Amino acid sequence: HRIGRETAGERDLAWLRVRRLIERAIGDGDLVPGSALPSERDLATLLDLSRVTVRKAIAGLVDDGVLIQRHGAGTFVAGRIVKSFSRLTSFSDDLRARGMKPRSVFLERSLGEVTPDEAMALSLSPGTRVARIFRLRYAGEQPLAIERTAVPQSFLPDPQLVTSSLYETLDKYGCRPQRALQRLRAVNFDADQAAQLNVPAGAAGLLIERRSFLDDGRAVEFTCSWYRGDAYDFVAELTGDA
Ligand code: 16G
Repeated sequence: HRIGRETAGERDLAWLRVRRLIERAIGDGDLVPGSALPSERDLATLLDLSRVTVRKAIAGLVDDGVLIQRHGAGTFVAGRIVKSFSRLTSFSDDLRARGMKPRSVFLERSLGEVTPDEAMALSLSPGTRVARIFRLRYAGEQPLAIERTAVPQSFLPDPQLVTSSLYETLDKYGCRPQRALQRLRAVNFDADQAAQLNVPAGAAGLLIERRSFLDDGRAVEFTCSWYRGDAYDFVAELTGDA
């Protein structure tokens, strides 16, 4: 696939073409998950492009989680995201650990009285006020999950305070979750969810309900997360204790 050395004006398009080329190679199975990408220099020589252009294409794919960069080892085709089912990490933590760029698109941030479901999940009395956040979670440009969260207003005075990571915001207010209970269930995405996640309607998903608590036992978060089934593996360590 010879692209030809670009002029400065063509560079904008050239990186996009390199990106498409790599995506196609992955889609066609020429580059399988886990395999190493040729070095930046080799790719630039191979495609007769500048290294700046190749680097830009690769950086975008790394942000989106399509490629993974390991220091000293090179760039690899990403597989599914392996997420611990027993560690209290956040979406942002999980992505950053893989060198991916977490991003949220907020569909709703509001304050209101608890619904019966939220009251039960958070052990709150009727009438208590909660901050609600409804958002799409992305790795770069790639949607990975839908999340609906309720936090008692006593911990989060205003949902607008959450601009990227919920856990980082809670941390700032001294109420980052310390313990959690989770329930995992298989789902099929309905048409709206599928469109938001860029998957076919009916595609498989994982619904995780997380109730998290402070050390003193007060519930701080009730979140329903719909993770893409084609993107995530959940793992946990089991012990033989009865
Ligand atoms: C994870 C949590 C979710 C939490 C969110 C915070 C699972 C299954 N769910 O998605 O309960 O609200 O992280 O992420 O892990 P943030 O700090 O990046 O906003």
